[in-house]
Amino acid sequence: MKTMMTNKNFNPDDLISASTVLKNFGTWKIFTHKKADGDALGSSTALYTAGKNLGKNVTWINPDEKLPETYKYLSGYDAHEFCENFTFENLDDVLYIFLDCSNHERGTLGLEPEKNLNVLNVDHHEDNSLFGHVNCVDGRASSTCEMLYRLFRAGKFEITHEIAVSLYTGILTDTGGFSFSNTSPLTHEIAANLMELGIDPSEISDLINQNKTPADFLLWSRAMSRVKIFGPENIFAITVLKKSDFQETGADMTGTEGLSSMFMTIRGVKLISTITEYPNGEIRLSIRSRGGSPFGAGEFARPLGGGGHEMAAGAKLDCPIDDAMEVLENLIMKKYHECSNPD
Ligand SMILES: [Mn+2]
Repeated sequence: MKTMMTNKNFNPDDLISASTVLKNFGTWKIFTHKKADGDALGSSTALYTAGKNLGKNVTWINPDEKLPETYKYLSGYDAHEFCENFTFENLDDVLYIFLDCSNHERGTLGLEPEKNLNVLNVDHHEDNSLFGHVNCVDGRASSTCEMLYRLFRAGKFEITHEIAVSLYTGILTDTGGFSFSNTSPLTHEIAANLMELGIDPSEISDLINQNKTPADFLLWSRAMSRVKIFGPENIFAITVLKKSDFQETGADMTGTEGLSSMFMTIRGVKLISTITEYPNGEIRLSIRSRGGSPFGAGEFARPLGGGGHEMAAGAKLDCPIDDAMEVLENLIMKKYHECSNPD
């Protein structure tokens, strides 16, 4: 069963409400999710730069101490401040802005939505819990950067070259280079408009895609050597990376960026999952799916306590790392049988 990518709550007026609230506040505090990707970093740096240009007092708070170096070309990249647990206060002129977060617990912790603080939530995850006092969430948008572009246009904010680079980065990465099914005519239209603002697509593509460190490559080769392809017509693929793989190759946790998408290039594979053992022993799944999969990535992740959208999701696994491949294979096959025999 295919999950429809819709968000019944989205109304184009939400773009106006969001841009108005941004204009009305003098202090912006920007937050994004853990393990920031191109869209999280693109949207954070775009909004950070836009705020600076408007003379706002802007800070960007990040739950990870280290960001993927690939994106250091983004203007404002070095401005991020590390904080895992933030003290949110009800201050008149302070707007808390969450970008690319399907819920308020995806990144820096501490927000209590029931306290009714000034929170703007800009996102494109269909399972977004709409935790803000202003929500600007369209589950059909390719990326949070696409949402921000529309918001900037609605509010007549200037899109400088630097902001355009950030926005294009998020759109490019969240659509897998305009190849995922979340790519719409509007996505291409926005990309074209960003090109008119001076974006060089081949330059940005090279910065992102031709930027693997040798350590990352050794890490990827381990993941590739362990891949297991299974299921009806071999539509599923899984692999695992252990703590020791990071230690022995010298790669850090940011080295897995792009790995899951790479596994989607295996012919006939419709759903993949990478198991990663974190330094604290936590075992996390990164899941990707495409059209033709009997179930979406988000649909698989949610019963495991995870979240995400149809094509990309994450969840945790509670088992010894040495059993993780077998446990995951069984979970996927169980879900497959449930979908093919709904009774
Ligand atoms: Mn995103």
